[in-house]
Amino acid sequence: MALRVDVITIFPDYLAPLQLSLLGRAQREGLLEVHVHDLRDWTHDRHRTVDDTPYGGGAGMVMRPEPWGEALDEVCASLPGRTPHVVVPGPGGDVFTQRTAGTMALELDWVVFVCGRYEGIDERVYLEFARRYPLSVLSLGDYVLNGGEVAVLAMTEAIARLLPGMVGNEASLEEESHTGGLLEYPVYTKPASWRGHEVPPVLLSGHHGQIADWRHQQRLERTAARRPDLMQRYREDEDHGDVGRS
Ligand code: 6GU
Repeated sequence: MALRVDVITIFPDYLAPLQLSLLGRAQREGLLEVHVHDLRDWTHDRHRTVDDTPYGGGAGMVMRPEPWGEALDEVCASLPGRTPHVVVPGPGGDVFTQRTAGTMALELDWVVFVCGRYEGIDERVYLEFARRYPLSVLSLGDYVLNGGEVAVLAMTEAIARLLPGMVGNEASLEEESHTGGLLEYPVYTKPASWRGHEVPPVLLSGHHGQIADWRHQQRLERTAARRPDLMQRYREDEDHGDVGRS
């Protein structure tokens, strides 16, 4: 069954890149089905209002609960017999990692993304829909975006490329960054010498065992230098699903 993704947003055009490249191909091949909805379609006033001032005062505007309630009622009931996982992207959520992407690709068949803007969505929307559906708040990392749309692009791409039947290159998925808990080794192609920079000779040697060892060493050095947090976890995990070595 194709992964179904619904996105509810006040900026449907922001999600146009979901039709491009790998994600576009996944949809044409029937592995992925994306439906983008304009939240304002569930407003009833002339100005299609989705926000209002916060109770208790303070800066900015808050998204009103009624349009979200009606939108989620309708979208989440649109596939009879199926239950969506509701995902609200936000900087206050659990961090979305490669593991999250893999679990979602493997276990979910329907994700409804809720894109907040302004200072956020009225808290009662979370309470109402967490009572009715599995619901996660997920963050890309420790920085603030203006809304959930860019996060939906990132998460959907990360999930979709892990769908069974995707990419067409299982080996490159296996070996890449954040599999096995280490960063990628550096890669080179022709020419062997470029502007005085040489390709490491071992890669030209034809010794596959030495090449694998060199690449593994590069991964260890890079991870230690750039991501001590990953390195520590790698060292603690004795059963690191170590790739790049036989
Ligand atoms: Cl998921 N949303 C927003 N608005 N900001 C973020 C984020 C998500 N992840 C990091 N910053």
